Amino acid sequence: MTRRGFLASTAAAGLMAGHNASGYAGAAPNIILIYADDLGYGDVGCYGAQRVKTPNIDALAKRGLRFTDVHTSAATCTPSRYSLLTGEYSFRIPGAKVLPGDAPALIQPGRVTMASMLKQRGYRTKAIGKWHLGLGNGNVNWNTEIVPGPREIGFDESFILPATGDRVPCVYVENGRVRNLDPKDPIKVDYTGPLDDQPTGKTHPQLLKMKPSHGHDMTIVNGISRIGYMSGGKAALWDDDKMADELTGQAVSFIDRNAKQPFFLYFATHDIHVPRSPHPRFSKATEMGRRGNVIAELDWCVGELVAALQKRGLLQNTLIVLSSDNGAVVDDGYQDEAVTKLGSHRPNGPLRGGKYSNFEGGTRVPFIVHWPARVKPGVSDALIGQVDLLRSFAQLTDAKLPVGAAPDSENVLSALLGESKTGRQLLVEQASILSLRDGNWKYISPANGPKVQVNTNTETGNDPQAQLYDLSRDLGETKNLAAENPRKVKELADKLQAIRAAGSRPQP
Ligand code: NG6
Ligand code: CA
Repeated sequence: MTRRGFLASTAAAGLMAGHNASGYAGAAPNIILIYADDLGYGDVGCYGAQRVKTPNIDALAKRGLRFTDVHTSAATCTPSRYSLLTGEYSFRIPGAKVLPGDAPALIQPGRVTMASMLKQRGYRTKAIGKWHLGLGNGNVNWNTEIVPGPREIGFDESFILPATGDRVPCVYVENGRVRNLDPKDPIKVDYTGPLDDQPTGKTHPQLLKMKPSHGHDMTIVNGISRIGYMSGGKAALWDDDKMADELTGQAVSFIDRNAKQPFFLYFATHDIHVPRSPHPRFSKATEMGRRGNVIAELDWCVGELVAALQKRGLLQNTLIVLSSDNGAVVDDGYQDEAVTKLGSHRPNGPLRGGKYSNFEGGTRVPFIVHWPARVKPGVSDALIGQVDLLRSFAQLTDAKLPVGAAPDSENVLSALLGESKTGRQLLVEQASILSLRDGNWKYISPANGPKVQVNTNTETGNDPQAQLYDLSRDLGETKNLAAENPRKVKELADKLQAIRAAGSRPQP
């Protein structure tokens, strides 16, 4: 649909005639969601980083709204992405945990998602980059058409990594087919044991150009051992250090092809996840080694997208949201000097914990809204969950969600646009256990388990006693106030229980 067509149809339906409280009555903005992987609260300049320069991300923050209290739904990838796209808390879905590369599709075809909702409103939709939400129905055959996938839940087009950069299969899947697959060299994937007699990171460490620090010792692709086993598909294997270029090229071409109609681009970067493999031109970008250099590479991607929009006169009326899927981690499984070269850089800024943690570092992430036509520059402390984007975008585009869709998503559009300072009051955060934010109060449920995750050296926030923090005075969660505030603890535990008990409604 053309932009004019979008307006005509919505006007005809009487939906966009004139301003309402927060719906947008101008031309439908394009929406680009730049979803970085493992980018922490302190990893970019506009959130305090100094040892890596992120001029393009900082420019978005300077011209847009920078948020200080936006959260992913969980402290790892799959559950966060599940919530982002469906508007449902991932803790309601037991299967929404870090998935292997051969997992079946987690979001069932026909489900209302951010993509299907925008598609229905006339947007052309595309998913580019990390998927990690499962593909197929189980026993996926990588050598034929792979369905269901992104196209069955609202993306017109897709160009994805099936799972993560560190999980097999290490191939791109474009619109349901492995790109560049030679039928004479079929792909096999197995997460239970080695295939054929192929060397692995465990048996042939001498073949590795980057060694694992924990896990990641299975099939070797491009000198890097991964999680899981695969064979075949030689011609289809991706080039790790050209991945950012490839994904960015795909995004720019999508923008080019859709300059004349509203589009929604879910740009899910591989950066800055492991294996950190920046293009060689970033090899000296920072003094922090690969982990710093992939942040510089991510920033370059952002600059390319902005330049592409600018070139076509689309920057003014494109709503760009930049965020991350969970907090930062330093050693996530490869010996890549991230720990030794970290120096004074604080990946999670002032927050305690990081990826995998119940503390704020697990889910509180950078979040920038850039839309020059509508959003004034500034900083917002509104409490928002990424789970809220679906209902907020529905409000923005005057989409009607069927009853039961996006059950945990709140319309916080006016906060996202900077028209209100208030987001939501209550927000569930998920890591090893559930936590509840009630304004600036943070309640962490009692949890057994290690206090520090040995491999990643992350403070988990596990404690057999309930924890209560007042983030307005103690952002770093250093002083547990539970013992002196038993009534508050009970109040928050009850509220959390009520949210859990509300359960998941049937999903349209
Ligand atoms: C962990 C991996 C880690 C990363 C994570 C998922 C090991 C030892 N660790 O299991 O490297 O892949 O899963 O990250 O295998 S996420 O960002 O996709 O959630
Ligand atoms: Ca992640």
